[in-house]
Amino acid sequence: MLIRSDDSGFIHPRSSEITPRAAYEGRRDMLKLLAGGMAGAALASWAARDALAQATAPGKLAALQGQKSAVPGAQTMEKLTDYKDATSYNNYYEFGTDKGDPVKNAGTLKTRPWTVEVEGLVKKPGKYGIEDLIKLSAQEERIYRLRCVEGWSMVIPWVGYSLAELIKRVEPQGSAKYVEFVTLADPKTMPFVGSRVLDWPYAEGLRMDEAMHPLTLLTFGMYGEVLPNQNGAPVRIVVPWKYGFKSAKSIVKIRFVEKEPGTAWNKAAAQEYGFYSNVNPNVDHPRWSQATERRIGDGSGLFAKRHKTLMFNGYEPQVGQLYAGMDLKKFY
Ligand SMILES: Nc1nc2c(c(=O)[nH]1)N[C@H]1C(S)=C(S)[C@@H](COP(=O)(O)O)O[C@H]1N2
Ligand SMILES: [Mo]
Repeated sequence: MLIRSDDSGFIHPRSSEITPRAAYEGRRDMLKLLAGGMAGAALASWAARDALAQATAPGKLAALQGQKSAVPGAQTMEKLTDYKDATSYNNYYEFGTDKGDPVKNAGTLKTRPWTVEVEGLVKKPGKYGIEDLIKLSAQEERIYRLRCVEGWSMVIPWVGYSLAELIKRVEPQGSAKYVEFVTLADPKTMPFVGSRVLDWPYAEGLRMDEAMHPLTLLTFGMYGEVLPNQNGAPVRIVVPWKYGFKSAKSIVKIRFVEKEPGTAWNKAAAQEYGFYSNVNPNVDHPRWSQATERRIGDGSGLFAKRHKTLMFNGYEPQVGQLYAGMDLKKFY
């Protein structure tokens, strides 16, 4: 299933296996344009570039500001990743498998109305409209590193509040041991849902104590604005000490369960992606090292400066005790 690799060695699915109808149609349109002559094609690529510049400039979306967070670990002196890079270099497989696909394709995502259903082993299950969910607790700005399993990272000012705020309100039952996040899978607006690259909907999960940890952020915005679609609008999770794929985008269900839930990447390649997926420079991915990372914006290719990857992505003082006594080579 996974055959093509980029500079990190990460293997992507072959596009011919997963090309949806929309992509075929796009290609047909492009052929028509080419037949229309170079002028047409040049105009089209100019228009595409213009649209991209629009989509990746800050100040276009609704403001969503948060107070500076006092949660330990939620601030950093590191240079922020440029908004443009954070919004145009994405993983959001529902909209395509290339880093530039989500910004081009996620315009179709309809983020209003939006409901998040809280269900399973809780005393107060319910449906939350997105506007009510945003107002449930005070918004905070948290500057977190996001470290992708592919070997790159960004530093992003996220806006949201601790997931624990929501969890406390819905009162989990004693039998609830894990929290599962189910994300939107809408074949009408998401061109790659239906492709065989992952088992849709994209789902993720956390152990209850991980979900309750104050650093786990229910996230509605970044850079003082609501989330752009490609970054998981209107609500996602950000778990800063875990590889980026644990931070599920565009969540529609939060489910409290007794048993460890299946997760999208674990189902796709169990020997490569475990349930825990803590950032750990001492546990290599079976096909590449996790010792270092490339900071997006620092340049690319062979000469890009690489940073040492830190245990738990640098959040060890805050989260290390959650895993005391666990063999992290076994629970990877
Ligand atoms: N629904 C959904 N959530 C997802 C993904 C995805 O493909 N679909 N990709 C994950 C991966 S691999 C990463 S690295 C982060 C990227 O988040 P960003 O684009 O905001 O940097 O989103 C995660 N959440
Ligand atoms: Mo990732």
